[in-house]
Amino acid sequence: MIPIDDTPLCRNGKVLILAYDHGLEHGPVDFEGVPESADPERTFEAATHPAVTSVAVQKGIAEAYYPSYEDDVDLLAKLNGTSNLWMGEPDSAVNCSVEYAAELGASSVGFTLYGGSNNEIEMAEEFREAQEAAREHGLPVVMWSYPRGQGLKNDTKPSTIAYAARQALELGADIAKVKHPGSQSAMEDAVRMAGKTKVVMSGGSKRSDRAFLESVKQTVDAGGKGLAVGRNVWQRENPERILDALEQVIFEEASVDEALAAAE
Ligand code: FBP
Repeated sequence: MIPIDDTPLCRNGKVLILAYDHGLEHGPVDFEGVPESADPERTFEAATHPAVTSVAVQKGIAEAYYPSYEDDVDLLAKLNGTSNLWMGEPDSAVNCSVEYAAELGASSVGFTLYGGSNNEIEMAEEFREAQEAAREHGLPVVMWSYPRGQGLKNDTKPSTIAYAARQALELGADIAKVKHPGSQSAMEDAVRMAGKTKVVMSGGSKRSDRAFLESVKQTVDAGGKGLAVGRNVWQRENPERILDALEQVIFEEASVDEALAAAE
Protein backbone atom coordinates (compact mmCIF):
# COMPACT_ATOMS: atom_id res chain seq x y z
CA MET A 1 0.00 0.00 0.00
CA ILE A 2 1.31 3.45 -0.87
CA PRO A 3 -0.28 6.79 0.05
CA ILE A 4 -2.30 7.85 -2.96
CA ASP A 5 -4.21 10.87 -1.68
CA ASP A 6 -1.66 13.21 -3.20
CA THR A 7 -1.50 11.45 -6.56
CA PRO A 8 -3.56 12.58 -9.57
CA LEU A 9 -5.78 9.52 -9.13
CA CYS A 10 -7.41 11.21 -6.13
CA ARG A 11 -8.95 14.58 -5.43
CA ASN A 12 -9.60 15.30 -1.75
CA GLY A 13 -9.24 11.58 -1.14
CA LYS A 14 -11.97 10.74 -3.67
CA VAL A 15 -11.74 9.02 -7.03
CA LEU A 16 -13.60 9.21 -10.34
CA ILE A 17 -11.98 7.03 -12.97
CA LEU A 18 -13.49 7.18 -16.44
CA ALA A 19 -13.07 3.68 -17.88
CA TYR A 20 -12.86 3.20 -21.62
CA ASP A 21 -11.48 -0.29 -22.26
CA HIS A 22 -14.82 -1.65 -23.42
CA GLY A 23 -13.87 -1.79 -27.10
CA LEU A 24 -11.58 -4.63 -26.04
CA GLU A 25 -13.62 -6.16 -23.21
CA HIS A 26 -17.06 -6.04 -24.85
CA GLY A 27 -16.45 -5.03 -28.44
CA PRO A 28 -18.24 -2.60 -30.78
CA VAL A 29 -21.65 -3.56 -29.39
CA ASP A 30 -21.09 -1.12 -26.52
CA PHE A 31 -20.90 1.78 -28.97
CA GLU A 32 -24.09 0.99 -30.87
CA GLY A 33 -26.48 3.21 -28.87
CA VAL A 34 -24.31 6.30 -29.29
CA PRO A 35 -22.16 5.70 -32.38
CA GLU A 36 -19.94 8.74 -31.63
CA SER A 37 -18.80 6.91 -28.49
CA ALA A 38 -16.61 4.66 -30.65
CA ASP A 39 -14.31 7.65 -31.11
CA PRO A 40 -11.84 7.63 -28.19
CA GLU A 41 -11.46 11.41 -28.50
CA ARG A 42 -15.03 11.84 -27.28
CA THR A 43 -14.14 10.06 -24.02
CA PHE A 44 -10.86 11.95 -23.66
CA GLU A 45 -12.83 15.17 -24.10
CA ALA A 46 -15.25 14.02 -21.37
CA ALA A 47 -12.26 13.19 -19.17
CA THR A 48 -11.25 16.86 -19.18
CA HIS A 49 -14.29 17.44 -16.92
CA PRO A 50 -12.96 18.55 -13.51
CA ALA A 51 -14.78 15.67 -11.77
CA VAL A 52 -12.70 13.06 -13.58
CA THR A 53 -9.51 12.13 -11.79
CA SER A 54 -8.17 9.65 -14.42
CA VAL A 55 -9.06 7.95 -17.65
CA ALA A 56 -8.47 4.17 -17.82
CA VAL A 57 -7.57 2.78 -21.23
CA GLN A 58 -5.63 0.01 -22.87
CA LYS A 59 -2.16 0.57 -24.28
CA GLY A 60 -3.20 1.07 -27.90
CA ILE A 61 -5.68 3.82 -27.08
CA ALA A 62 -3.09 5.44 -24.79
CA GLU A 63 -0.45 5.37 -27.53
CA ALA A 64 -2.73 6.78 -30.19
CA TYR A 65 -4.74 9.40 -28.26
CA TYR A 66 -3.12 10.29 -24.96
CA PRO A 67 -0.37 12.53 -26.43
CA SER A 68 -3.05 15.09 -27.39
CA TYR A 69 -4.55 15.09 -23.89
CA GLU A 70 -1.58 14.64 -21.56
CA ASP A 71 -1.78 18.24 -20.31
CA ASP A 72 -5.44 17.98 -19.41
CA VAL A 73 -6.12 14.36 -18.48
CA ASP A 74 -4.49 11.91 -16.07
CA LEU A 75 -3.78 8.44 -17.46
CA LEU A 76 -4.40 5.08 -15.81
CA ALA A 77 -3.01 2.35 -18.06
CA LYS A 78 -4.83 -0.94 -17.92
CA LEU A 79 -2.22 -3.69 -17.92
CA ASN A 80 -4.41 -6.66 -18.84
CA GLY A 81 -7.60 -7.29 -20.72
CA THR A 82 -9.34 -9.83 -22.94
CA SER A 83 -11.90 -9.65 -25.67
CA ASN A 84 -15.40 -11.00 -25.42
CA LEU A 85 -14.51 -13.35 -28.26
CA TRP A 86 -12.65 -15.49 -25.72
CA MET A 87 -14.98 -18.25 -24.62
CA GLY A 88 -12.80 -20.00 -22.04
CA GLU A 89 -12.65 -19.79 -18.28
CA PRO A 90 -12.25 -16.10 -17.24
CA ASP A 91 -8.72 -14.92 -17.90
CA SER A 92 -7.02 -11.70 -18.94
CA ALA A 93 -3.93 -11.33 -21.08
CA VAL A 94 -1.19 -9.04 -19.79
CA ASN A 95 -0.99 -6.58 -22.68
CA CYS A 96 1.24 -3.91 -21.22
CA SER A 97 4.16 -3.80 -18.80
CA VAL A 98 4.38 -1.33 -15.95
CA GLU A 99 7.56 0.08 -17.51
CA TYR A 100 5.76 0.79 -20.76
CA ALA A 101 2.75 2.23 -18.93
CA ALA A 102 5.10 4.68 -17.20
CA GLU A 103 6.69 5.53 -20.56
CA LEU A 104 3.26 6.29 -21.97
CA GLY A 105 2.75 8.81 -19.19
CA ALA A 106 0.51 6.77 -16.88
CA SER A 107 0.41 7.90 -13.27
CA SER A 108 -1.32 4.68 -12.15
CA VAL A 109 -2.01 1.20 -13.46
CA GLY A 110 -5.01 -1.12 -13.50
CA PHE A 111 -5.17 -4.89 -13.37
CA THR A 112 -8.13 -7.28 -13.55
CA LEU A 113 -8.18 -10.27 -11.22
CA TYR A 114 -10.86 -12.91 -11.68
CA GLY A 115 -10.87 -14.50 -8.22
CA GLY A 116 -12.54 -17.89 -8.39
CA SER A 117 -11.54 -18.50 -12.00
CA ASN A 118 -9.58 -21.64 -12.77
CA ASN A 119 -6.94 -19.15 -13.91
CA GLU A 120 -6.79 -17.32 -10.58
CA ILE A 121 -3.40 -18.72 -9.61
CA GLU A 122 -1.68 -17.49 -12.80
CA MET A 123 -3.53 -14.18 -12.68
CA ALA A 124 -2.46 -13.62 -9.06
CA GLU A 125 1.14 -14.36 -10.02
CA GLU A 126 0.93 -11.90 -12.89
CA PHE A 127 -0.57 -9.37 -10.51
CA ARG A 128 2.34 -9.88 -8.11
CA GLU A 129 4.79 -9.04 -10.88
CA ALA A 130 2.82 -5.97 -11.93
CA GLN A 131 2.24 -4.75 -8.37
CA GLU A 132 5.93 -5.00 -7.48
CA ALA A 133 6.98 -3.26 -10.70
CA ALA A 134 4.42 -0.53 -9.95
CA ARG A 135 5.99 -0.03 -6.54
CA GLU A 136 9.38 0.47 -8.20
CA HIS A 137 7.86 3.21 -10.32
CA GLY A 138 5.80 4.67 -7.45
CA LEU A 139 2.57 4.07 -9.39
CA PRO A 140 -0.70 3.33 -7.56
CA VAL A 141 -2.38 0.06 -8.49
CA VAL A 142 -6.10 -0.32 -9.07
CA MET A 143 -7.44 -3.86 -9.01
CA TRP A 144 -10.54 -4.63 -11.05
CA SER A 145 -11.51 -7.30 -8.49
CA TYR A 146 -14.14 -9.33 -10.29
CA PRO A 147 -14.79 -12.81 -8.88
CA ARG A 148 -16.11 -15.03 -11.62
CA GLY A 149 -15.56 -18.43 -13.11
CA GLN A 150 -17.07 -21.86 -13.44
CA GLY A 151 -18.57 -21.87 -9.95
CA LEU A 152 -19.23 -18.15 -9.67
CA LYS A 153 -20.15 -16.63 -13.02
CA ASN A 154 -20.57 -12.85 -12.66
CA ASP A 155 -21.35 -12.93 -8.99
CA THR A 156 -22.35 -9.79 -7.11
CA LYS A 157 -23.61 -11.36 -3.92
CA PRO A 158 -22.50 -9.46 -0.80
CA SER A 159 -20.15 -12.11 0.59
CA THR A 160 -18.42 -12.44 -2.77
CA ILE A 161 -17.95 -8.68 -3.17
CA ALA A 162 -16.58 -8.44 0.38
CA TYR A 163 -14.14 -11.22 -0.54
CA ALA A 164 -13.18 -9.38 -3.73
CA ALA A 165 -12.43 -6.25 -1.72
CA ARG A 166 -10.37 -8.26 0.77
CA GLN A 167 -8.45 -9.98 -2.01
CA ALA A 168 -7.38 -6.55 -3.28
CA LEU A 169 -6.05 -5.61 0.17
CA GLU A 170 -4.28 -8.93 0.67
CA LEU A 171 -2.56 -8.78 -2.72
CA GLY A 172 -1.44 -5.18 -2.39
CA ALA A 173 -3.81 -3.08 -4.49
CA ASP A 174 -4.24 0.56 -3.51
CA ILE A 175 -7.77 0.68 -4.88
CA ALA A 176 -10.29 -2.16 -5.18
CA LYS A 177 -12.78 -1.65 -7.95
CA VAL A 178 -15.75 -3.86 -7.12
CA LYS A 179 -19.26 -4.30 -8.43
CA HIS A 180 -22.07 -2.86 -6.33
CA PRO A 181 -23.26 -5.67 -4.00
CA GLY A 182 -26.88 -4.48 -3.94
CA SER A 183 -27.15 -2.47 -0.74
CA GLN A 184 -25.34 0.14 1.31
CA SER A 185 -24.78 -2.27 4.19
CA ALA A 186 -23.22 -4.84 1.86
CA MET A 187 -20.96 -2.11 0.49
CA GLU A 188 -20.04 -1.18 4.08
CA ASP A 189 -18.91 -4.78 4.61
CA ALA A 190 -16.80 -4.62 1.47
CA VAL A 191 -15.21 -1.36 2.63
CA ARG A 192 -14.49 -2.88 6.05
CA MET A 193 -12.90 -5.94 4.47
CA ALA A 194 -10.74 -3.76 2.23
CA GLY A 195 -9.09 -2.09 5.25
CA LYS A 196 -6.67 0.58 4.02
CA THR A 197 -7.33 -0.26 0.37
CA LYS A 198 -9.79 2.27 -1.00
CA VAL A 199 -12.96 0.85 -2.50
CA VAL A 200 -14.56 2.28 -5.63
CA MET A 201 -17.72 1.07 -7.29
CA SER A 202 -17.71 -0.33 -10.79
CA GLY A 203 -20.28 1.48 -12.92
CA GLY A 204 -22.13 -1.40 -14.57
CA SER A 205 -24.49 -1.32 -17.51
CA LYS A 206 -26.37 1.86 -18.32
CA ARG A 207 -29.25 2.77 -16.00
CA SER A 208 -31.45 5.79 -15.38
CA ASP A 209 -29.71 8.84 -13.92
CA ARG A 210 -31.44 8.35 -10.59
CA ALA A 211 -30.82 4.60 -10.23
CA PHE A 212 -27.17 5.04 -11.14
CA LEU A 213 -26.59 8.03 -8.84
CA GLU A 214 -28.32 6.24 -5.96
CA SER A 215 -25.87 3.34 -6.20
CA VAL A 216 -22.97 5.80 -6.24
CA LYS A 217 -24.42 7.65 -3.26
CA GLN A 218 -24.76 4.36 -1.35
CA THR A 219 -21.13 3.59 -2.10
CA VAL A 220 -19.90 6.95 -0.87
CA ASP A 221 -22.10 6.76 2.24
CA ALA A 222 -20.70 3.29 2.88
CA GLY A 223 -17.18 4.71 3.02
CA GLY A 224 -16.28 3.95 -0.60
CA LYS A 225 -14.05 6.57 -2.20
CA GLY A 226 -15.87 6.93 -5.48
CA LEU A 227 -16.33 5.32 -8.80
CA ALA A 228 -14.71 3.81 -11.85
CA VAL A 229 -17.29 4.12 -14.56
CA GLY A 230 -17.60 3.70 -18.29
CA ARG A 231 -20.95 3.04 -19.89
CA ASN A 232 -23.01 5.14 -17.50
CA VAL A 233 -21.04 8.15 -18.72
CA TRP A 234 -20.09 7.74 -22.36
CA GLN A 235 -23.19 5.77 -23.40
CA ARG A 236 -25.16 8.93 -22.57
CA GLU A 237 -25.80 11.52 -25.23
CA ASN A 238 -24.43 14.14 -22.86
CA PRO A 239 -21.60 12.72 -20.72
CA GLU A 240 -20.87 16.12 -19.17
CA ARG A 241 -24.29 16.31 -17.56
CA ILE A 242 -23.92 13.06 -15.61
CA LEU A 243 -20.36 14.04 -14.70
CA ASP A 244 -21.75 17.28 -13.23
CA ALA A 245 -24.09 15.16 -11.08
CA LEU A 246 -21.33 12.72 -10.12
CA GLU A 247 -19.14 15.60 -9.05
CA GLN A 248 -21.85 16.66 -6.61
CA VAL A 249 -22.37 13.17 -5.15
CA ILE A 250 -18.72 12.15 -4.90
CA PHE A 251 -16.91 15.38 -4.09
CA GLU A 252 -19.59 17.62 -2.58
CA GLU A 253 -21.48 15.00 -0.55
CA ALA A 254 -24.72 16.14 -2.20
CA SER A 255 -27.92 14.11 -2.18
CA VAL A 256 -29.11 12.49 -5.39
CA ASP A 257 -31.87 15.13 -5.72
CA GLU A 258 -29.36 17.96 -5.26
CA ALA A 259 -27.02 16.36 -7.78
CA LEU A 260 -29.79 15.95 -10.33
CA ALA A 261 -30.84 19.54 -9.83
CA ALA A 262 -27.25 20.78 -10.20
CA ALA A 263 -26.93 18.91 -13.46
CA GLU A 264 -30.02 20.51 -15.06
P1 FBP B 1 -18.62 0.06 -16.69
O1 FBP B 1 -18.79 1.24 -15.79
O2 FBP B 1 -19.10 0.34 -18.07
O3 FBP B 1 -19.24 -1.18 -16.07
O4 FBP B 1 -17.06 -0.18 -16.84
C1 FBP B 1 -16.29 -0.77 -15.84
C2 FBP B 1 -15.56 -1.96 -16.40
O5 FBP B 1 -14.79 -2.59 -15.40
C3 FBP B 1 -14.68 -1.64 -17.58
O6 FBP B 1 -13.42 -1.17 -17.21
C4 FBP B 1 -14.64 -2.96 -18.28
O7 FBP B 1 -14.45 -2.84 -19.65
C5 FBP B 1 -16.00 -3.51 -18.02
O8 FBP B 1 -16.49 -2.89 -16.86
C6 FBP B 1 -15.96 -4.99 -17.82
O9 FBP B 1 -17.26 -5.39 -17.53
P2 FBP B 1 -17.62 -6.92 -17.41
O10 FBP B 1 -16.35 -7.70 -17.38
O11 FBP B 1 -18.41 -7.05 -16.14
O12 FBP B 1 -18.45 -7.22 -18.60
